[in-house]
Amino acid sequence: MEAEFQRTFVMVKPDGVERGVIGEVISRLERKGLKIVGMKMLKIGEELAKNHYAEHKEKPFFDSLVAYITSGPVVAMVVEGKEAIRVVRTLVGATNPIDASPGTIRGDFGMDLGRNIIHASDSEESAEREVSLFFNPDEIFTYERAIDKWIYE
Ligand code: D4T
Repeated sequence: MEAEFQRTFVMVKPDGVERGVIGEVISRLERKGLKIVGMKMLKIGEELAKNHYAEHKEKPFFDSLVAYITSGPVVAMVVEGKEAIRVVRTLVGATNPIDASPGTIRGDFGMDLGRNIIHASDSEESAEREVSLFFNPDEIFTYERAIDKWIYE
């Protein structure tokens, strides 16, 4: 199957913002060749948090997850590229930073499952759902970069 261009949702979580790694995360995405097509800082409210993490609502860690994600501002992004969902998950690393490989964002910056720095969509369905939860269509931009001809054949 021909590799497809995708949009994925990426978020620097409150611990990533507090730790001062917003720029580091953005640099890694840009350095790889991904294109940022939407970006904003916001403080997530309880309702949005519960909606975003709806798949975990029966889990024992749900309340602490909601408390963590609403504890301070986050930086939300829409990121575009060929196979962007898989590419970004690879850059992010394993959910538990203890298991995440060196060179990945969680592997390089995290120590605890409950402080794992970053979120990235794990499927086309979740990407679509999360992008529309956090962004209006007019907050997502289509633009050409001259450098793209050196990133994609
Ligand atoms: P997120 O969604 O935060 O990017 O993480 P992942 O996509 O990598 O992992 P996930 O959905 O399985 O978990 C969501 C979030 O819950 C926290 N968590 C997870 C936790 O506190 N305790 C747990 O046992 C698990 C499995 C960490 C990430």
